[in-house]
Amino acid sequence: MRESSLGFCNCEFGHIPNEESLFRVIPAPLEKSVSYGGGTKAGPEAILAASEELEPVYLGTVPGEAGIEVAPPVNCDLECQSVLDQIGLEVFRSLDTKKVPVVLGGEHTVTYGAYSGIKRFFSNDDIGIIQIDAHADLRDQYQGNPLSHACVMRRISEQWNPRIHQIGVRGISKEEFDFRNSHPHITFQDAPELWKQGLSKPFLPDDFPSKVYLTFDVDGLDASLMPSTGTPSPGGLFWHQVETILEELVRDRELIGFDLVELAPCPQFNSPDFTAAVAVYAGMWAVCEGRENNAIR
Ligand SMILES: [Mn+2]
Repeated sequence: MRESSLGFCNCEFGHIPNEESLFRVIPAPLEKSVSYGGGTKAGPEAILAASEELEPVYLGTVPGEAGIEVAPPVNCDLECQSVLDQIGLEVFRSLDTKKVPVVLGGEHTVTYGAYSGIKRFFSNDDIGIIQIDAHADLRDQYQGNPLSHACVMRRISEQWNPRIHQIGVRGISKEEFDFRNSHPHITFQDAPELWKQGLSKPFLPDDFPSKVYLTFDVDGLDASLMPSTGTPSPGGLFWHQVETILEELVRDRELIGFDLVELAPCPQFNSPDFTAAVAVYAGMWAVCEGRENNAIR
């Protein structure tokens, strides 16, 4: 695999030494279980390329001033579980060196690896998961594969039983619908309710953990905003809804890491790649804001 030499918004923040950087971006170009449109293995590189067009100020602050290191891409040519183990190790190492991991997929399966690294580091803490997604990803198997992107939250749920809050779901199987309804640790605000009622206030249950990991499947966005993904779906989130979710999230909770997955770039069509880069930068804003609001070092 070719090693990416790209940074994240390098033209603005490339002068900050890696050892001083708060963020560690981990490219994870995994593409093994794609069921419809392919191309997500090109996602991380497209996001890094698009990041060079970002403006540094976001909501009145400059999150990139905290420093953004980009790790070499995870070797995704190995067997799937080995790739997930590598991602978990990279996430653990990031946290262990006081950095905030930012995983770029690749298919949604990468979140299983990423969360394993989160739980290895925060072994005594409850870490809630916010999942922005068009799909619940709670299938036991999909096309015979338990490590399919469509099963990732089921695997995480079975292994660690964390609190999960899903936002923007609008494609769900009967199996997933029943599973979700019989597992009260999984809460949700699906896309139709989000559209009709606006974001719930408060948007998370009161007893949701104070430390949160975000997994952002770009197909949670409306297909008009995000056509460059395996399963673009109508009726999804628009940008300022995402921004509001992040603002509400860090008002009294801390974002300890996040991933952004399932971008499948279309050649000659830059806007979704740039949207994904903005989403990553917005996530970094949320990390900084959460640390400040909650005075966590
Ligand atoms: Mn997903």
